[in-house]
Amino acid sequence: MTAIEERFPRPAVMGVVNVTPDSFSDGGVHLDPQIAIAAARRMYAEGAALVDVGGESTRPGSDGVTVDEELRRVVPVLEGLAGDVPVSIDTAKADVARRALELGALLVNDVTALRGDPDLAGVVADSGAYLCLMHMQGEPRTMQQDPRYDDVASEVAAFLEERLAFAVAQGIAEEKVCLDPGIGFGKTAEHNFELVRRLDELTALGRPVLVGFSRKSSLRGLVGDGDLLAASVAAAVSAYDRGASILRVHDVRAHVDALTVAAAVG
Ligand code: HH2
Repeated sequence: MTAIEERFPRPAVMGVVNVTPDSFSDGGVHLDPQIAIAAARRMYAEGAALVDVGGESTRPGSDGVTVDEELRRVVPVLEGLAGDVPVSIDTAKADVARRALELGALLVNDVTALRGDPDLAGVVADSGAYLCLMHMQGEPRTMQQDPRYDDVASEVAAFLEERLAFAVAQGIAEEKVCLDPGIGFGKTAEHNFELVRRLDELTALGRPVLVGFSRKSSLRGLVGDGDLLAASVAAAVSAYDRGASILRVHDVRAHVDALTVAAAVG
């Protein structure tokens, strides 16, 4: 069995293709399957280790979509990429994950960390797919209203440790799992920065850590109408320096180049 850290050695870049009308940074851009397929191919050519395809926005305030609608959005894209581009499926739904895995997806990226759909753990276990478990406080519709922690890093670490144990108890191999602090999911800007500052407390759990800071509003809050790409790259390099393995990003080339230099220095 190939562990996730062997299949996606650090630093690995995960490109983002949201096949949604309402995602916070690229909503609507990739709704046409042919455009989404072309974007994913370009990201792979630019050095992404894999491309994360999602059909449901999880941006603050968003409502969910039905299984049928999510399948309608992602299946044509997965069909168009099958065999050519390594893909992860950004979903919390077992039916969507099952179809995506049939179409060749390698990793299930579940922002609910197996709390959303009771059947998802079994689908991942049976397929032997890789899995990302992400921390979220609350749910997308309300999570940014008043996020609170006594100690954000230790609470996120405890949550991820518990979800990892749950996944393993469901028959998912630990070597297949990576963990994600869930930047922007029920967190203030300071919570997000503290999680990156104290990323060693998450890598101490013994699994690769994925960080998705790209284009998020905490960066916008710092740079105003400045350069969100530069801000995103700085956040990714900071996370990588503190031990992150996989960086989830919208702008692949700039991140690949920056991380290549950071890795050479490191
Ligand atoms: N962030 C988003 C979506 N999925 N998955 C993981 N593992 N980590 C993240 O940080 C993460 C994620 C939100 O970003 P985006 O995909 O750009 O927007 P939306 O959820 O609106 O589609």
